Amino acid sequence: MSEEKFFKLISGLLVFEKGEPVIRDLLLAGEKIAAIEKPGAIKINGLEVEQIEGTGLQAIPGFIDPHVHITGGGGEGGPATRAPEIQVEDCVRFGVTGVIGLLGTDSVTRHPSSLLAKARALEIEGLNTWIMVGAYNLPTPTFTGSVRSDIALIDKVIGAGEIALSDHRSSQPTFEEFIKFVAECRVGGMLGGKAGLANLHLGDGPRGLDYLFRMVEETEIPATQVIPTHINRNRFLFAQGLKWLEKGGYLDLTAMPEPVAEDEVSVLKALIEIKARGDYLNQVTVSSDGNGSLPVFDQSGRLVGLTVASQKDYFQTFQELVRQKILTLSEASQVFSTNVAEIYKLKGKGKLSPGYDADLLLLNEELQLKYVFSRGKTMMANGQIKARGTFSTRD
Ligand code: FWO
Ligand code: ZN
Repeated sequence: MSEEKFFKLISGLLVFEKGEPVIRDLLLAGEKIAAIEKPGAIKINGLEVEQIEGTGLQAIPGFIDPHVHITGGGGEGGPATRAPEIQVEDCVRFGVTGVIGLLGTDSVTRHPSSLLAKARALEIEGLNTWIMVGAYNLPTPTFTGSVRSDIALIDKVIGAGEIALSDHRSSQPTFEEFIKFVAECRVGGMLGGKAGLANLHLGDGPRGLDYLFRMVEETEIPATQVIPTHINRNRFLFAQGLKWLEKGGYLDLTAMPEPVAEDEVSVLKALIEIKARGDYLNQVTVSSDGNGSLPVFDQSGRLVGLTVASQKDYFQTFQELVRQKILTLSEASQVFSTNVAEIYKLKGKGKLSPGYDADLLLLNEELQLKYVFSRGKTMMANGQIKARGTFSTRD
């Protein structure tokens, strides 16, 4: 790839200021957004600047996908069903400039150390990465032997999970084990200056969110210390999720492949319902479960199907939310980026403002991706992926 210029001037972009669409020129300087000004106002002399024509394109912050099995998850059907690890091109293709990586069911052949190495690899390849230490089971694998120390001491560790609750694959934790784990996350986050969220995988079991409601009833831990995910996997759980929102809690919706199964609630339907309930949009995120497995178990718990989740459904969900006018483009980019940055306290992320990191997507009127920048690096230009993983086989 030709040597990139330190300065990039993108002119004539449609951006959102307080939700209102306006035309602006953007100046990127290295990894940062340096300026956002009225068309023609930015004048650069005596410096090499890459000029990019942004007319007809709209700019939003890069997506931050908060639930990605970056080393590959799966395994519920034996060794041949261990899912493949993600590649940087997979993320760029679908507008993802930031990922929060985690482990799932399999913490026997998957380890926090390989999760951290993969997160650091993706960072070197141009993405922005963080990880959750742990996996489905409690007590959960750690680096230092303590969830609290891992979150407090290891930069990329911003929380812990995904801990399985109300699922036949969970470690069947007691309520006491569960709240001790959340308490470790909370104090570790404080000591490390991080959100320290406990990422909770909710299964299809009838106990649903019971432990979460008990936590806010019986302990001093606030609802905002946890993030329940897959909350739209069935109607019963989603109904509990709406109550959780009213208690000030967060929800993470999984962008599952269409058509969603009978009892599942698509992200589109979920957001229609959430918007109808009131002003809860800043408590909601969407994630892909990318490179995790999407197993299907029958009533007796027998595995009857298994595919691998991809960020394709995640990106298509974004497009449909806006095309079907369920969310405005500004609202959708809040849910797919800004909320994640705020809830997980990701500094300098999730907004197009001077001083913020230059993680941005340029989309055309039809919401097709044309440019992707991550920390100012061109990852996609004119719809062509420029990012390359170390061992990419592409030309
Ligand atoms: C969900 C990740 C599930 C892995 O319930 O939790 O299995 O370890 O790779 N996936 N177990 C998928 C549903 C939300 C559809 C995971 C998977
Ligand atoms: Zn999960």
